[in-house]
Amino acid sequence: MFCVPRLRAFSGIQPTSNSLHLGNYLGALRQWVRLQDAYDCVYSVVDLHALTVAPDPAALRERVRATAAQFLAAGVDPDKSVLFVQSQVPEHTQLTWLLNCVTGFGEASRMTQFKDKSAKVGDRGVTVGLFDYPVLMAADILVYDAHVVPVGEDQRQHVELSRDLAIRLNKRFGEGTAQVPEAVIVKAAAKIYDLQDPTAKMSKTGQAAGIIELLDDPKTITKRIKSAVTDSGSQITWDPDAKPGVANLLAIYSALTDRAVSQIVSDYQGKLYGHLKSDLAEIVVETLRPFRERTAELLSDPGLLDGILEQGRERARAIASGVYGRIAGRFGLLATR
Ligand code: ATP
Ligand code: LTN
Repeated sequence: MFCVPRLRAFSGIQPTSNSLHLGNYLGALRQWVRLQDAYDCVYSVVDLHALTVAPDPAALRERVRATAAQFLAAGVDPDKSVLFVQSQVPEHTQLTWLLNCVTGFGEASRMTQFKDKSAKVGDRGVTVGLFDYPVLMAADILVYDAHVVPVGEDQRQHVELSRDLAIRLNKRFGEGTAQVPEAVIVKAAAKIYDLQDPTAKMSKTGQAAGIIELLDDPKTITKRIKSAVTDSGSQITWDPDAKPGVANLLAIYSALTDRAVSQIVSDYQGKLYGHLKSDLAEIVVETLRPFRERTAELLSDPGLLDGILEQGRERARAIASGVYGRIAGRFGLLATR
């Protein structure tokens, strides 16, 4: 009997806050869970990326565990997928150096997230780490020979850079040096917007009132949705340009109920924004209730979580050391073993 090897998926989320938000969940995490049955999945808490915002060490330590617990609570299954912490697999940083040496300075300077983030911190706060962030991300992906990378829309350019680097390695050192990855971006939930500023993406660094954190209590969630900015007029229609606030609420509603936006719009004919908001608040609260409970359970059993991360580290390392050895060899580096 033939056994066709499964394609591999890789993705990561930074441990930059105590709780992930609805954008992380709908844009990324939910896709991760869905891919588990069809792909060999490798998912990581990318703590090295989080160092670019100079976190407090004690807070970082907590957040690494809290982020891993949330992956599990969302449905990442450690029996199916590899779940590990990026810094525990040294091949990520080793491959980063090799990729640094084939990445153009101008190419890295064109990354829009780097430009946005460096504009926010100002010249004096910009580190080499922030500049190199997309190259580390490319190493994350290439060191697992990943075929697909489930992410939100904001990461498209970074995955594109990983593709370009893989193609470049194959040209320079021969086909088979690197697997060329592809982004998997689910259009409907690719970009969830801030509830207070529906032209900006919902982000961990945004104002609290514009974000729904996955671990928020029901009262906070309800308050945030009820005070979401809506647009002038009162008709519930799908018009992302003229009514971005309402469109964002409809997109969240549709993603959480798996119902088409057109169906939701027709159900709300003749109803007011307030109706939509209170129904959506209930949907979000009920979706997140079991998630919050499961996360708390996992965090109360450190032994279980540590065991899962240790097993993940070993499995990740087994893949990454082989791939790194192959690529390093093509560069002409001597084998380490
Ligand atoms: P920040 O909020 O500081 O920009 P982030 O939340 O974008 O950080 P990560 O935590 O590393 O950064 O993002 C994890 C995943 O969540 C990525 O795949 C990203 O594309 C996705 N994501 C983040 N925000 C959104 C959003 N508003 N809508 C859809 N997907 C999102
Ligand atoms: N830069 C990503 C997080 C990230 C990632 C990765 C995503 C780091 N390494 C590899 C996919 C694959 C972000 O969302 N901010």
